[in-house]
Amino acid sequence: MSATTIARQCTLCEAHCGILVTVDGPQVTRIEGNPADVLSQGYICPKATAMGGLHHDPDRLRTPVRRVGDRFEPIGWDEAFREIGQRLRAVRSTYGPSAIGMYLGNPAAHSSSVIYGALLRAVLLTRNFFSASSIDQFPQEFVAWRMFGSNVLMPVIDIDRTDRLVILGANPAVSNGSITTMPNAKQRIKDVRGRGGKVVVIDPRRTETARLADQHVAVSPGGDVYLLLAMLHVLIAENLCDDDAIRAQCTGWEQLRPLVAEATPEQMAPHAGVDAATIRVLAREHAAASSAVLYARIGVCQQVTGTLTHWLVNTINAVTGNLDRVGGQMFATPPIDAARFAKYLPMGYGAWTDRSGTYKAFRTELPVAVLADEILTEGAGRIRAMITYAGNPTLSTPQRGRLGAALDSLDFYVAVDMYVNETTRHADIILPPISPLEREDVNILFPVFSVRNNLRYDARVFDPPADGLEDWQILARLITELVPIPARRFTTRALNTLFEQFSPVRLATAGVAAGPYGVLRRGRKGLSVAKARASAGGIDLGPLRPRLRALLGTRDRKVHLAPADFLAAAHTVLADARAGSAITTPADGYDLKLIGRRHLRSNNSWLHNLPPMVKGRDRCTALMHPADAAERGLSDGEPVTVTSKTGAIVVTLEVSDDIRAGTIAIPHGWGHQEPGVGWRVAAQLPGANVNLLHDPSLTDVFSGNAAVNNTWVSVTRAPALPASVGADPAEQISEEQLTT
Ligand SMILES: Nc1nc2c(c(=O)[nH]1)N[C@H]1C(S)=C(S)[C@@H](COP(=O)(O)OP(=O)(O)OC[C@H]3O[C@@H](n4cnc5c(=O)[nH]c(N)nc54)[C@H](O)[C@@H]3O)O[C@H]1N2
Ligand SMILES: Nc1nc2c(c(=O)[nH]1)N[C@H]1C(S)=C(S)[C@@H](COP(=O)(O)OP(=O)(O)OC[C@H]3O[C@@H](n4cnc5c(=O)[nH]c(N)nc54)[C@H](O)[C@@H]3O)O[C@H]1N2
Ligand code: SF4
Ligand SMILES: [Mo]
Repeated sequence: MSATTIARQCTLCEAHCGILVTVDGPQVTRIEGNPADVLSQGYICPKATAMGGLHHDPDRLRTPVRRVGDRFEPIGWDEAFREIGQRLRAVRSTYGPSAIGMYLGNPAAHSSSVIYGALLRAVLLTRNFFSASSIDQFPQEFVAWRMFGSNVLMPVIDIDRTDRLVILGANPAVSNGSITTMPNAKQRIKDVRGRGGKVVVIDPRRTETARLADQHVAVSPGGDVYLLLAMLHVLIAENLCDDDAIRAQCTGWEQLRPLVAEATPEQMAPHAGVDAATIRVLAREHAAASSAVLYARIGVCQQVTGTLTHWLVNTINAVTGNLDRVGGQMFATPPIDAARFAKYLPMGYGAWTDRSGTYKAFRTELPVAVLADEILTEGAGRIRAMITYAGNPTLSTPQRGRLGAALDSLDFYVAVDMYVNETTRHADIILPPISPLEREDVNILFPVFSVRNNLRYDARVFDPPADGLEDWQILARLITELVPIPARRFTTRALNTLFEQFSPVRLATAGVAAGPYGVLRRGRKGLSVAKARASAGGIDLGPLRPRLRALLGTRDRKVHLAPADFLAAAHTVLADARAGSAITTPADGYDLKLIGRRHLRSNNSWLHNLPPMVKGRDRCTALMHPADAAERGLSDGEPVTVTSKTGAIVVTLEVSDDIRAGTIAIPHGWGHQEPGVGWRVAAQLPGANVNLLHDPSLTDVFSGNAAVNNTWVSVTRAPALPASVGADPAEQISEEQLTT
């Protein structure tokens, strides 16, 4: 058979780099960067080859499976849907709609099938909807809603034109950017410096990104809120703000002054862990630069002050005239202009709460921190059945180790996933979609957050198997089973036929045609999915343009700099610090702050089954400063027990002065030793589940986002690593597995 090469994207992370996939018959033989891709221009990271590895992974499910005792056995699609329908409808009619809970995981956002995920969520009419967003970007959405009037209006950084880039709590050199689609972030950062600009990284760890920067500021974990309040103090005290921009764009400016009056750099420095002189320079240089942008991401979302910190980030950008301006924070004009319409969607903040009354629903969703409780706690409104779609919350969310038992206690659990992972292993039925290389797609989400406007098309590399279903087809069939209709037999067929007419690609095609560049508006010269399909690297739609005024969803069409409850919360944070209980003050008798970290060859919990992604040294290690190690008599490479209020895990110690003293960093997404998990490679180098250490009740005050970077721990020598934790996979994985 002769080789062919097909252009599409790698859909593993938000960068969505263009790739060229060469296949010889049924085998992927090569994956390389696509130089013609309008956004990634040939760049790929080492994970791109995982697109082939996943396709060929023998552990990937190819048919639906049903639990029989401790094992899963293949069953047919029709039988699976029939049983799921009966079981879910029974739960709903006995206990009501909220007895069916749903969890939507991160990869769902990487295909347009997610439209059907949203539809299923709507049909369920449940209060118990959860997603990875509440351990990720909830604070950013919350801030966007309160400041700009819509949660979708999370600004993007105009990295390619800025003169000053200040990064807090993000490591784009590894993550390749998030809520800013910027493939090859590393090069873009180097380019800021190359054109004479300056790059600063504010992070407790000297990260891969910090190594590219002019300056690294090793803030205390959780110290950002103090640092930013002090920066705002300097900007105001020294008259460094852009009054014209503020007057034209914003309201609430006058209320900020009294808030930061006493938040001097000297007062804030000990709480931020950054000296006063550095804070002053950060403020002055931000104001002096011809364009400047503060970019913050999950490091600060996953803090109890997640919302406050992101509010201050946007505020400092706005008051220095860097909001909606070239080189600052901007908003894309995507081919389907979701932000234009999202402002009409009600956020429903507090429309309901979890049963304990602690957490308010935000955009129809409860924080994932309460998932296990909502299943396990007895009483009315308890979840009795679950649907999970593309997620692994057992490893990816803090649940005090109780989620497995909670899932086992359900009347019924159905998972839409191509693996038996630590979560789906508890399911009654697992429904696997076809492999990403077997689907065609037009991603409509990431152009909303891209550094250049664009439209790209994902071509199928392989024809799907005759009995294979895409996620959206699976979700549509679940919807059909749950729509309350009489004469189900007949109507089911009719509904399924109807849904088949509305594939996400067809919906996207219509949306693009009707969008701002579309053929319906611009005639024959306009944009269409057909044109994107015909262009192997997609279509570039130009640089970002200022447009916030048209997007603002606030009633007065202004940016709200000082929402009253944000102000009140910030006053409390300052008062607490004055009283000696700053967020950065050790608590609960523990003496080290635990934060997370990501690795270039990992992606949350689910690439550890591919040998090329896990070869080399054990990566699930605790990174500790030499002074902290010496103080505890610990040395590099030895096993340590890390203990928090909620649990203990054993990992290998890695001593390095890359991390700030008083802080340790452990990556999430590990802990694959659970029995019955279908990841044979991952099980051989399981690592440990860091989320056992995080207290689910520690959350961002406003959004309920899990505050996993705010965990106090202690570290002691461990007798030994549990069997096979941290072993070198290359020695254990068979030759045959390594070559697939
Ligand atoms: N402590 C700590 N915890 C964290 C984080 C942290 O920084 N620290 N980060 C958090 C963040 S930002 C995120 S986004 C979450 C991620 O958390 P989750 O979204 O819960 O988990 P993933 O590890 O992404 O699991 C993805 C699952 O989706 C499946 N999958 C992949 N592609 C598809 C597909 O196309 N269709 C279907 N149906 N299934 C698919 C995979 O097989 C895998 O089982 O983790 C969070 N957890
Ligand atoms: N290789 C790889 N890429 C990925 C992923 C992956 O798992 N692996 N996951 C993808 C997903 S789902 C997401 S959401 C994105 C996330 O992308 P990023 O937001 O870039 O996430 P991280 O790399 O975890 O970077 C967070 C940084 O915050 C720092 N930090 C922790 N606490 C604090 C604090 O209190 N203050 C400050 N200033 N910094 C702090 C950490 O040291 C870390 O360097 O990455 C995506 N890309
Ligand atoms: S950065 Fe890597 S994982 Fe992310 S889309 Fe690009 S190639 Fe894929
Ligand atoms: Mo994420």
